[in-house]
Amino acid sequence: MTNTWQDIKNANLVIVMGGNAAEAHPCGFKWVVEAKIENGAKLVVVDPRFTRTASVADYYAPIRPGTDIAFLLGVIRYLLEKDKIQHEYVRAYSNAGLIVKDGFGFEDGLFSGYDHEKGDYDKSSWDYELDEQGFAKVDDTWQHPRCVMSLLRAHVARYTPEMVSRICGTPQDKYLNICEMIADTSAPDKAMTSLFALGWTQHSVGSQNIRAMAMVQLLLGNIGVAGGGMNALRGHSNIQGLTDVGLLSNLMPGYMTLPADHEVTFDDYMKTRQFKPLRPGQTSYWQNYRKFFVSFQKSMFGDAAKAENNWAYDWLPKLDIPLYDIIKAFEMMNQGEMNGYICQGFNPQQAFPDRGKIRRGLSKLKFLVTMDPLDTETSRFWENFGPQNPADSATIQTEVLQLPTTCFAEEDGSLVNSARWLQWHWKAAEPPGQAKSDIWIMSQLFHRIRELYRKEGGAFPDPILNLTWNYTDPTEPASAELAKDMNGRARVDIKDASGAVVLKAGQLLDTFAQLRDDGTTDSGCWIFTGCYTEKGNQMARRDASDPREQGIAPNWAWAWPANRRILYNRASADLAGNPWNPQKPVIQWDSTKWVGIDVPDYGPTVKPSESVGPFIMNAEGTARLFARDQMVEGPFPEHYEPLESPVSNILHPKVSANPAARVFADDRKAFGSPSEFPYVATTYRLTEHFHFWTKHALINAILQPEEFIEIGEVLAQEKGIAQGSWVRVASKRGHVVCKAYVTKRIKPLSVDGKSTHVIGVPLHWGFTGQARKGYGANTLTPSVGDANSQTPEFKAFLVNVESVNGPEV
Ligand SMILES: Nc1nc2c(c(=O)[nH]1)N[C@H]1C(S)=C(S)[C@@H](COP(=O)(O)OP(=O)(O)OC[C@H]3O[C@@H](n4cnc5c(=O)[nH]c(N)nc54)[C@H](O)[C@@H]3O)O[C@H]1N2
Ligand SMILES: Nc1nc2c(c(=O)[nH]1)N[C@H]1C(S)=C(S)[C@@H](COP(=O)(O)OP(=O)(O)OC[C@H]3O[C@@H](n4cnc5c(=O)[nH]c(N)nc54)[C@H](O)[C@@H]3O)O[C@H]1N2
Ligand SMILES: [Mo]
Repeated sequence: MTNTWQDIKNANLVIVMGGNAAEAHPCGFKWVVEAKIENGAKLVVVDPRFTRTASVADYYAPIRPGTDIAFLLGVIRYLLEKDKIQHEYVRAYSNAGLIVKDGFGFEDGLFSGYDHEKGDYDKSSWDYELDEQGFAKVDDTWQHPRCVMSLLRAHVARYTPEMVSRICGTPQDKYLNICEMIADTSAPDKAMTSLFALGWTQHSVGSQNIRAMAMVQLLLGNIGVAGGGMNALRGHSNIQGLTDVGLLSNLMPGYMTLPADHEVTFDDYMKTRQFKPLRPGQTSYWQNYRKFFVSFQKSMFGDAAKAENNWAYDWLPKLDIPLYDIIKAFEMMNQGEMNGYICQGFNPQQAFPDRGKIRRGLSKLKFLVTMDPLDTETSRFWENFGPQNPADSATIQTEVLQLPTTCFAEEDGSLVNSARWLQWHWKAAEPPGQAKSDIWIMSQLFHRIRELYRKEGGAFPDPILNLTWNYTDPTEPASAELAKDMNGRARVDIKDASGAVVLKAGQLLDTFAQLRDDGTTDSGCWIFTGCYTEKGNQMARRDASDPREQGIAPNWAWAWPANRRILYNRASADLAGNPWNPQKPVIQWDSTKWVGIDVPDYGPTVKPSESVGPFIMNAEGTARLFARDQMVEGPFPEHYEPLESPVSNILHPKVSANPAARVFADDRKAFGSPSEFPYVATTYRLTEHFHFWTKHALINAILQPEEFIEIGEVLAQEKGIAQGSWVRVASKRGHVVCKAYVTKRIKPLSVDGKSTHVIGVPLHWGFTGQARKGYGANTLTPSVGDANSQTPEFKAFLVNVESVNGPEV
């Protein structure tokens, strides 16, 4: 989230598109209700299904799964055509006026630089034209044919209301009504908030779905303000923390990136990371990368990381491909290239696409370790359950080691919520049986592996032998000790220019601004610096007082970065520092300093006239309507059909799907055609279950006892499917047999003149736990990844459905 849960109440318009907050985030959804009641806000929902969120909306429109970009680029076209943008904001805080290089282009579904053989782009033309000093050239009148605003206008011109409706199946009048409601929030004192989750991310164009809405919000002046923003409602309680501390295979803590194979030396690595400002006077805060990086290496390796060995740069793994995501890992297992797998708090057998492929992969392993409080389908993958598992268990040689762990309630620690708040929690119960904490298990692994290296040597012992491990109980470091490591300390007495000691050796740091690149500070995750200081554990703070009652509560827990609650809050005020909306100011300039209820984006005394932009991480200082080389498939979003789609792309049939999507050759063979699989399927969760987890609890199993699909009345009638009867739903990859729930909440859509049916597949079933056994939604889904994040395309694929007499097993 750029903003916070509480801040949703400040919105004038709430749009839930690409998610179902009332059912998947029922607790946070109260702030939407608050916005409606206290602020007179309207709620708009765009979803293929009429969800419980839709049931309390002021306006609902259906959409075909996988077509949101067409809808949103249509909204942009509408805003530009009707001149419903916040001009002064867009001019100051976006890159609308920056001039793009000659040579950049877009034709027949492809941006300039596409290499058909590699299936990849050379992105060198996706950049600005620079002047002699290396700054981007600007035309703030937006007249230049190659300024971002001109290019954007040309790009979205094709998305007429008629075209949007043909692609999305959304009736034109409903679409236009929503455009109008959105456009009203271009007024400087009006804000719309965008709440989204997996309805957007789980597509081959997932990241561009989100970009498209971010562009809408930017044009409306809705970023940085109270009640605005791009608000990703995240999933597991600590999934925000997972990305923050760099647990994706290409990341390091604090959104630093792992070196690539070709970045042989530390200098190679730094060359592409400390971006110089692209406009005069901008912060381009990644210029401090070296400080964050060196402090991280010091936190990992202590005295062994020194200037002479380039801060132990060589001890970091180097990536030979962009990402080792989960789709890639299972592809490698299937190809026999990965022999062992440690699965910690993860149940891929049910959670990842193409269940048959997952099982075939696990069957080829030498060993599988699961760390989980529960008996999961993954740890029992060898059981002969369901039609996708024809292999005889006896032929599977994988050794499975189950390590029972504790659960969050059985330990102290912090969870990062969607609003970037680090909130401390306290142990509430003793773990049952032989369960051990994840920290204990990982510590054991570390000590035993290090012992082996000590005794036997090995190919590359340095990172293991030199890892810092200074904990009171080395067999199980305390959560508070680990939190202090994340925060960081001064390693020696640090003096200012006059020689006075400003930080004593060992002192916990207050802010990442204190980090240094000379090895005198350490920090395990620079964005967390400030969470655990000499004043104590900031994450444990529980003061709910809220100046101006605007949902900021600065002394409740701690938010990264720097306890800032609304990112880019400098954009809540005009160039002179006066709030766009005087009723709901966030920060403002009081003639000597920035004052207000939140921590400003930059130093409190930086004058507005110095025109430092609010988007301090970007080299431009502005937000980007044109993304340069940041996105894999292009600097502007473009409508591409899902990999499995009922129609080919109306705009450019030759480049129907995302040309840069992650698809392996064998998986492509497992795509079905609309003649065989005529219906669009989408998968989702139910309030009564949490993934594959709560079916182990009897009460949840009683609430939602068995696997079912949702099917509209029209299709059910066509197919002779009665309410509650058995159906067989099949994709090219497998089938499930389950009950049919016939509903009024899914209606056929008219897509390019053809009636198109959507089938809903809730995802929670499996073959362990208390609920009745089921195959699971992922028996059906294709193994396809978003081009940027590799998130699987769980939300749009093809199936067939038929009535059957009874269950199969
Ligand atoms: N009760 C409960 N709550 C949960 C979870 C749970 O398992 N149970 N899981 C948590 C986790 S980990 C996550 S990530 C979040 C997920 O939160 P959500 O993303 O809100 O949850 P989903 O149920 O996957 O719903 C997505 C919605 O998107 C719609 N949709 C599908 N395709 C499209 C499309 O192309 N465009 C649009 N506009 N909409 C589409 C679906 O119809 C569905 O209503 O939920 C969290 N909350
Ligand atoms: N078709 C389809 N598939 C989907 C989705 C979809 O929308 N459609 N959504 C996807 C999404 S967003 C998600 S997040 C995934 C979820 O996929 P998973 O994360 O694999 O599913 P969970 O059931 O939440 O499994 C987490 C496991 O962690 C265990 N656990 C809980 N606490 C602890 C702990 O403290 N330590 C350890 N070691 N283990 C613990 C639980 O017992 C559980 O078995 O599913 C994905 N799969
Ligand atoms: Mo999730």
